[in-house]
Amino acid sequence: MCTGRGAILGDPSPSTTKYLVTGACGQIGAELVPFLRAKVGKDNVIASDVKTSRSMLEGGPFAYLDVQDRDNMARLILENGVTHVVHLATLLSAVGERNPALALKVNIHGCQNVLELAAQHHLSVYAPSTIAVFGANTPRHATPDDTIMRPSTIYGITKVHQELLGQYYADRHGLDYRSIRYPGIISSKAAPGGGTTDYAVEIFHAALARGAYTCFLSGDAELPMMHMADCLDATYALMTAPREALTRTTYNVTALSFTPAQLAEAIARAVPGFAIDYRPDFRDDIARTWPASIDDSAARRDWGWRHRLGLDELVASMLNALRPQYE
Ligand code: AKB
Repeated sequence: MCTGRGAILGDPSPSTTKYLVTGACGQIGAELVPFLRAKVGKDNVIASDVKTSRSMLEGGPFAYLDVQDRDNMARLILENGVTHVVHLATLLSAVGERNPALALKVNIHGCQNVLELAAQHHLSVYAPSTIAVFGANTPRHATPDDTIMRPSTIYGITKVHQELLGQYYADRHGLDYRSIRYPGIISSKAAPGGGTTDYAVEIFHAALARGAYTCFLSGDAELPMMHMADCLDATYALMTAPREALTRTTYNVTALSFTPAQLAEAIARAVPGFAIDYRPDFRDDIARTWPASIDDSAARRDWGWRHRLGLDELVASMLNALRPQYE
């Protein structure tokens, strides 16, 4: 691993660290921003997006930022003394297939702008990747970190580009670039933003609202998943890991794998009478090209990644958090 000249992700001392979070109002940002603010102080985390929410505006500094606009991003970085960019702005798999031209613009230009400005101004970058970087000819079970990556979605293609470019800037410019390949993330607070794994959140709302759910994946579409609490822990652990402990820029991370049928069974144990049926659409074709399970042993070894929530804990946590909305 190369040594960087920039701010050190592994040493986020509140007095010197200032984060700019792009895409802050998406599923991950809506929870990562308050989580980071609790760790490093609210004024040290500037949330940015092309939309906002009352809680985002009330929680600390917020700026309008379209990641395609490099000048505005540069201005925000320089005027605020930003040291770390957390680049979350992205179009996910399903929404990317519906609008590939926009996905290319936002995902490719956004990532190029972040990396180029980070190299120029000696910033550190955390930018998540995804299991969507894998494709139909990738080994499907215990998929390793380094393997065949020939994704069939525009989202997956843009994330392979991001992974390779992040590595290039790390090698070429000494950039401290870190990334986790997120599996499906399950959370009760913010809605997911148009992905193939969104069913695993929708199902909880439907179970509580109607006692029934029509799933857009087939019953046996097994995918790697993780509760948001584990996602936040993993993200912060990688962001703050000592740089010398890291043996790569991008890590597989997972907690568990399940199929829609297995998730429905677990929900039915807590919501008696809950019923699921299946109407697979194009997202089922996407899921078929993704791993059923991934090997995250490098993350566990290098920076001590451990997940906390298995299937039953995840189901209990989601139902407990959402129940008041439906009573
Ligand atoms: C999606 O389904 O597109 C995302 C992802 C796995 O990156 N949740």
